[in-house]
Amino acid sequence: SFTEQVDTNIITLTRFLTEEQVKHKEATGDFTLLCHALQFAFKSIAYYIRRATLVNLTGLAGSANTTGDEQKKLDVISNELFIEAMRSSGRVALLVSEEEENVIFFKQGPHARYAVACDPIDGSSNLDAGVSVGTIFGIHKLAEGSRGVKEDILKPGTELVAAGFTMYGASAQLVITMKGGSVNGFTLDNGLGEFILTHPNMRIPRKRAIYSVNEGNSLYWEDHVKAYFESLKQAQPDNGKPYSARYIGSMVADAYRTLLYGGIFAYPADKKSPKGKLRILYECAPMAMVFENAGGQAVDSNMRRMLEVVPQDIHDKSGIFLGSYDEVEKVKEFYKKKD
Ligand code: AHM
Ligand code: MG
Repeated sequence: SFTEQVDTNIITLTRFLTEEQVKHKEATGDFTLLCHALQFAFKSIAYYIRRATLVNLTGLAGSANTTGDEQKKLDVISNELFIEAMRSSGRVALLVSEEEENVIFFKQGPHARYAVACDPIDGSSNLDAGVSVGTIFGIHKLAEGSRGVKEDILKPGTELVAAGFTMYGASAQLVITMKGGSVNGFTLDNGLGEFILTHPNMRIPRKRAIYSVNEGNSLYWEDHVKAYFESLKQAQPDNGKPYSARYIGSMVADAYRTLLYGGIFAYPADKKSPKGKLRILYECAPMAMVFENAGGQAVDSNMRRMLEVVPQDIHDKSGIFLGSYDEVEKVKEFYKKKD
């Protein structure tokens, strides 16, 4: 019958957050409200990305359309949507965005106990071609007694209370994890306008012969980095086959695939970018938290645990290797050989 075909016991993100809040007796509901604001930002960004070509949102900001109106590029709109969502939640004291040079401090309310870091649209070079992009976020709690200062966000990933990302692909996929918790994946149902729990307790496969790196940078790589990736292209001892290469050029999309299928994603530091390309606060640390909580690993170019790296500045960069547990172990082996 019809009622048998329809799943009526759906776990929406809203329900999930409410149930999480009940589990934590000390919870005030502030974090839950912050997550509701986050989810609204993701839905809005997903909506504008879907409509981008139709409403002239592709291309550069600052260009004028035929009527002379200023057009806003998607990453400008997404940044503004994100900032407004965080501000209006009343739960956020300060925000770091890839698109903003300085920390944004919001007018203080008594419930603003969180500091948020975000990359509103990561992988924006892919936007106009309709390739997947994403939003990455990390949430810190203000230090006891703090009214919200820069130091509340210049913290290592080990102190994140929650982190995750939303990928805007064929559908919008939200992946979120909380301190010491599991990783859960939600799919935006456009009809319902709700994120539905479709990937509970995500675990990354222990190993997988897929590597994801911008190989065009190999000219600048250190010898041990070259040697490592070269080794993946050789016949492997277990099956005589080389690894497959997959590189989208959107960290969120490359990381999401790696999370689901296993493998390794890397953006190593190199001679051209000695500090790497990806940013610690809103790219490397949140992803590292997701991967560790899913059973994988994430390290920087010195093989330090990514989550323990402390940024000196809000836009600091780092080299990164993240993925399946065994694949990251393999990288570490190559670095040992280097000395
Ligand atoms: P962005 O924040 O300016 O979009 O840059 C970050 C992106 C990542 O999504 C992606 O992993 C990387 O840059 C790709 O860089 P490259 O084009 O050098 O391979
Ligand atoms: Mg980015």
